[in-house]
Amino acid sequence: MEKSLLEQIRQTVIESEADRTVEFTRKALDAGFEPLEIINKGLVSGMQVVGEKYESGEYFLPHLIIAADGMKKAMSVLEPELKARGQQAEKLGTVVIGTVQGDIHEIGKTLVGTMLSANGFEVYDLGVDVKIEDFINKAREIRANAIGMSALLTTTMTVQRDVIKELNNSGLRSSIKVIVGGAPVTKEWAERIGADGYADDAVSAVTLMKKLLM
Ligand code: B1M
Repeated sequence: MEKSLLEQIRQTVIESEADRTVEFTRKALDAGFEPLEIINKGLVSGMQVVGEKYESGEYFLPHLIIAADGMKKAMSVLEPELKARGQQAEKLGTVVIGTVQGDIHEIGKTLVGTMLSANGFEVYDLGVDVKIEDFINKAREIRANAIGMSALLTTTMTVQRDVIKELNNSGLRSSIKVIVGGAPVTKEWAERIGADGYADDAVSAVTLMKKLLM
């Protein structure tokens, strides 16, 4: 029964039943599942299938929108739980994060931000479609230790490179670590654009940030 709750969450995402995604997420939490397990085995796994169906032409944009809506609402149920589990007094560093200009995919970026703050980092989330200068200005203003950029489109991942170029031009690069992520982003891309690291999910983003800043 308990195992099938995660499968039910996955199915509701695939079938774009946003309200039921939230309902089953609450049930799974009440049944004692860990938030990260619900996210990875239920929500993300379902969203992966939605993406594949969209790519193959079986699904259209409204499916993506409704599935994302369900996932966002379910995430807002899980985020306080994630934060509560990661409570710690020590501040490990200050990080500015956002999804780059031209890109409005927010779920993965927000999850990375939540996991970083749950693990002791102070996070300034600039949202989506973030202009190059906004990353730079915010990082300068709050004396950030790191910038994290998310990009989900092959057409927007180049903006990650542009932000790094601008950090170089502004003289800030040596004092700010940069990590990048998002579905089309790879370790090779991160190296090519001169980022300090790449993470393929929110948990490894935390590990990477700790490695870079501690
Ligand atoms: Co869009 N979309 N979408 N979409 N969408 C993708 C990315 C796509 C792969 C779907 C597909 O064709 N299979 C495809 C991109 C193709 C490409 O460029 N190669 C695509 C497309 C084409 C588009 C549009 C162009 C469609 C259109 O309009 N014709 C359009 C673009 C809009 C824009 O940004 N300008 C678009 C729009 C949308 C919606 C708005 C409808 C919606 C987003 C809603 C929202 O965020 N509020 C949406 C969705 C939901 C998706 C898919 C299905 C799911 C994305 C998601 O939320 N995944 C996606 C398919 C896919 O990725 N499989 C797709 C769940 C999330 C937890 O994972 O974001 O990957 P993810 O984040 C992970 C890791 O990547 C990593 O950790 C996270 C947690 O594990 N990570 C980081 C992410 N950022 C990180 C940063 C880090 C470190 C790790 O450090 C800083």
